[in-house]
Amino acid sequence: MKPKWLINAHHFHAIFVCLLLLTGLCLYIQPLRTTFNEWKIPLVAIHIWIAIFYILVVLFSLRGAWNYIYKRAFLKKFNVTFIILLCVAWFVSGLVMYFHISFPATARNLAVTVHDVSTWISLPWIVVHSIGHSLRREVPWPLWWKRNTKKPEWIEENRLERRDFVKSLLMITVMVFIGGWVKWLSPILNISSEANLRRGYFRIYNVTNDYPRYEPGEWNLTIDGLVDEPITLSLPQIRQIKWVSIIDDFHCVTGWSVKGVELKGVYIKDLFETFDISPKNQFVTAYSGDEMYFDTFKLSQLLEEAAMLVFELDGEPLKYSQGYPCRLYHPTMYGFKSVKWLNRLTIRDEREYGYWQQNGDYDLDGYL
Ligand SMILES: Nc1nc2c(c(=O)[nH]1)N[C@H]1C(S)=C(S)[C@@H](COP(=O)(O)O)O[C@H]1N2
Ligand SMILES: [Mo]
Repeated sequence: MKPKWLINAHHFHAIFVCLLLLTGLCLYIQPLRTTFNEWKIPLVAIHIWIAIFYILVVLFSLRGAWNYIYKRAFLKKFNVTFIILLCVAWFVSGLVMYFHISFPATARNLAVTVHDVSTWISLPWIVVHSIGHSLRREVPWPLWWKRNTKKPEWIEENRLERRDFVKSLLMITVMVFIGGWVKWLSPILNISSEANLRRGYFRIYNVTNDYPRYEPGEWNLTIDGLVDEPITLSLPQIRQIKWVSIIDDFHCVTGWSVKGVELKGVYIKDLFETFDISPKNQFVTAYSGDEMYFDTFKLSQLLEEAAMLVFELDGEPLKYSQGYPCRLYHPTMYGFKSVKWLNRLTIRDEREYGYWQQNGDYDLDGYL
């Protein structure tokens, strides 16, 4: 007989895994992530707290669970070992993802892949395991159940046969494939019949674990460094400049795009003209109010090309998570040049490396 506490631990375990899957999928599936883009940070926090409780439950029950299954069939040992291995993979990759700022780009990307793939690997197992428990049946799905024949001996003995192994491998491959499909292909396949309609989803990328939430009126933009006189502009001041609206495709270097986005704001060229800003050198560093992210440009890239300050996206003010109230945008450069919560442009006499040039191997100019 299973000890009572072990049964309880098992139930907790199931509930936690379901909650983790649910919150995890909301973060993973891009359409959900764009729709609930303000929820990303609370969702991550909830996901992490559940994970911490879950790990505690696992740790507390580890010894007892092992004592219980120690003398049992191989399959039970396999189950426990499998879940522990997955937990370790989730935990380690989750840590790297949360503290991504302290890790090199390759470690970060690897962590995301490990986190994703271990989730997809676990799914078939979770489904089979929970069907077995909730219907009080031993799976792999037994033919003898309907036919009322005797259980085959390999199920009776909880043995893992080669066919189980092959079946699991097959299911895992299918799940990993479906997982990748959801992430990488669904935004592309989501082609609308009208070519100029928006398609694809923003992933909402922030290098920080939280971001600034400016109240209306609170934000302003400073232009300083090698200029005659530093200037700080409020939103109403900037609003006096001629407003432009463009429809463009947004591309991130990591491979996702959003097609036909409507972006509204002002050309940086017009901003410099209107406020009579005369830079004394030819390099610019653009800073985010999140105090972490920044990127750099040649002045000519901002003044002679169609670089903008964007305030509205698809007809609405930017969402907090997408840079409210202002993000930089350069139509022929990748998304990483689009500094969100832009609050400072500093003219410099040297071209600096931006956040992703220092912490990854992103191109300095980032042209598409
Ligand atoms: N402040 C800040 N701006 C940023 C980033 C960031 O992490 N922090 N990520 C950049 C990257 S790599 C991309 S692809 C886009 C993503 O825009 P989105 O979050 O609106 O989808 O923002 C860019 N601007
Ligand atoms: Mo990006």
